Amino acid sequence: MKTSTIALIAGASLFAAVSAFASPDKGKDHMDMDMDKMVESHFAEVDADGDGSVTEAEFLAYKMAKAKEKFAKMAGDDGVFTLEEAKAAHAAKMEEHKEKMKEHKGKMKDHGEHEMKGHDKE
Ligand SMILES: [Ca+2]
Repeated sequence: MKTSTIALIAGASLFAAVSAFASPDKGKDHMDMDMDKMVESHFAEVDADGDGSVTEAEFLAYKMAKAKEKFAKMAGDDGVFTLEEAKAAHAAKMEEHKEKMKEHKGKMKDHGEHEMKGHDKE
């Protein structure tokens, strides 16, 4: 129970991070409505074996996979990233979030997929 609470909080804070890029008075009702769905699908993503609870191992594995993914994205071909690459990655992420929030509004009705899925691609 404790670990799944952590995951829910992680999901919620992730949502907060994403919604921070959204204008505060646009689509607010949508946001509230979609919150449960986002947390649920994020939770499902972390709950690797799908037993309805997230163990510390599952949580760490998830975080590790995300961190590796992020590292690979930032480092590119040479296997290391510089301060410049870190800055570029951050800037790209800000843009990506802006785009996603725009997209998100259009897709709101029928999308069951968590928007994190989009980060899995190269
Ligand atoms: Ca599990």
